[in-house]
Amino acid sequence: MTPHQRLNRWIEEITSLCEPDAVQLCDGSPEEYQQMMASLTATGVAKPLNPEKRPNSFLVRSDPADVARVESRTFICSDNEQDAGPTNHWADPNEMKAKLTGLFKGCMRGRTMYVIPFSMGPVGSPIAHIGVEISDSPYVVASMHIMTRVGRAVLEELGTDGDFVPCLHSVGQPLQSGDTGAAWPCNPDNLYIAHFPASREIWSFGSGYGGNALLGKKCFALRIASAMARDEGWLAEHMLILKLTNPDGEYRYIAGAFPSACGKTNLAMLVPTIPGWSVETVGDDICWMKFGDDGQLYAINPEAGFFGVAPGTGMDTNPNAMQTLDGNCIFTNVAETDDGDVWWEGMTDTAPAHLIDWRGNDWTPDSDTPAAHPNARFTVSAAQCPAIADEWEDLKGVPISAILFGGRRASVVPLVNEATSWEQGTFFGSIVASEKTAAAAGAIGELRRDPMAMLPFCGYNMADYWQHWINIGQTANAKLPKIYYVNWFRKDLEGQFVWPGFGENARVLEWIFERCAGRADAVETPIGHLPTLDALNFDGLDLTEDAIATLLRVDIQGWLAEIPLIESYYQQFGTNVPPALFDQLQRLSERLEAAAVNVA
Ligand code: GTP
Ligand code: SPV
Ligand code: MN
Repeated sequence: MTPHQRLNRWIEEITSLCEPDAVQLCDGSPEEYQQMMASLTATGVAKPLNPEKRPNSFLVRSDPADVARVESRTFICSDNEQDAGPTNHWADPNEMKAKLTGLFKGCMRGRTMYVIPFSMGPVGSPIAHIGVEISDSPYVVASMHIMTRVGRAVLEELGTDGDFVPCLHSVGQPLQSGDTGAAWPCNPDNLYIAHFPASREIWSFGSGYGGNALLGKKCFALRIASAMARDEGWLAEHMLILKLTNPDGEYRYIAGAFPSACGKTNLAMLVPTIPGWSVETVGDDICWMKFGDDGQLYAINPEAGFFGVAPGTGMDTNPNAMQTLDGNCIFTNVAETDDGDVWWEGMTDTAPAHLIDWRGNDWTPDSDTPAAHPNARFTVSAAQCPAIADEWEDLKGVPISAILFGGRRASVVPLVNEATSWEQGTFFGSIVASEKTAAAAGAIGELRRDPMAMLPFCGYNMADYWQHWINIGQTANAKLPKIYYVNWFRKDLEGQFVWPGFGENARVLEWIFERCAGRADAVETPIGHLPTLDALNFDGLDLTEDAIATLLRVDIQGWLAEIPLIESYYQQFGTNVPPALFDQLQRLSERLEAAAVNVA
């Protein structure tokens, strides 16, 4: 079937396990994409949009029980439970394989089994890696076409014995003969997203949505890749990558980790409000970084498309995303307009008078429920983005000058804070906390620690991952990026965001750029380096002095209250926590105590 013996054996093994009616080796061609969309349209799950409004684009409605990543059914199957750590669900690899083998037995009856060879990263890049997804979902095939590089070039790169990560996926709903099945097949009662970091395999059963099913994304590019990166001395991160150019034409690359639905896509495509500055996009969700010979960390975006949050995306917040969505898109769980286009909350200020909502029901502005699901998503090729950087597919990657960490914090955490060292930056990353969003199933708004925005995505013990970060910082001759802790989501007493965010975030990027160039001022505070009032450009912003003070306040009491919380958070990881982080915590606590005494 292919020139690759191990791949052929795996395909044969899975064919006899899953018993599909047919097997199709995917070539990534436009014809194949149209074949998938035609089949999804025929079964009623996809609907072509009005070609005059949105050419070659489709609306897909998923099953209401299958709308987001399901962290409670995501497993790290390492030999030892300790290696999964307290923040992951662990399962014994042999028991999980046995259970899943039972579920996968005959699960593709009546369906076609698609074999999807894909590259994470530009084919041939030394930072890229290859996977092969086997799936019974045409929606997955079409989405993988957009989100990854699929097809012959990948098989050629793989040759006869190249390495690949086997990614097995089924929606878990075999068909009886003559039955056409559910429009959006899934099996939420038997959901498993299982990772085997030692053998670098993924088995996913029962969901057809997003990160549960497009296995190149979170499963491979983060959970499996983080374990590969630990073993091989590189970093696999939940980060956007942007190129920032100043009015003199100097440019720098910045990566940023924010939890799901906390602003990565928006920052990556930002349109600066400050004159002369520009931002171009390299990636919006995942970043793989390896050291170059010059000691710098070089980053690639392993993805080829955006699987972005639709609600909140509009011409006023993210015009680049809106223009990216002009055509050739898949929209999942958004609302449908009467003229055959799409709509979601935040696309326009006023909602259309009538819509069909994401569940297929009539909707008017008086309805009690949102028209689009809060985790409705667009799938679109990155190449279509008007702000895409020319070098986004450079095989060698782009050198990273600064790394941002952030989350949704209504209080305590200031707008921006520069770490004084890599170790302090790692400490900041480890204590990031954020209010939960709709990107994952479960309660929204609750504050939880989400270290480096990797809580749901780290393929091994989180504390060992922190140690890996510390180790990276000790690499000989490394020219390390500076690290920043940012927070766009500070709220005032009325519960309103204090910082306007979006394009105005360029002001913070400007300060970071100038710090990297050794030109901007900062004040040393107990929590790190904050911009002086003069160093941060507030020109033309409608912010009161009070608001600015809130954004840049070093909240000594607030931080002191965090110390015991961080301590008990660390304690659940036991002796795996790097001593360097306890040391950072201790020193932070001492500096805060001293400051509290001075203030008193
Ligand atoms: P994932 O794709 O789930 O990883 O999300 P993401 O991190 O890419 O988040 P995205 O950029 O899609 O933003 C998610 C939500 O946050 C959207 O509703 C945005 O409108 C909102 N948002 C993004 N940036 C800002 C900001 O600077 N300020 C405020 N207040 N909201 C923002
Ligand atoms: C996220 O949740 O961080 C996403 C969406 O980017 S998903 O691909 O479903 O993981
Ligand atoms: Mn994401």
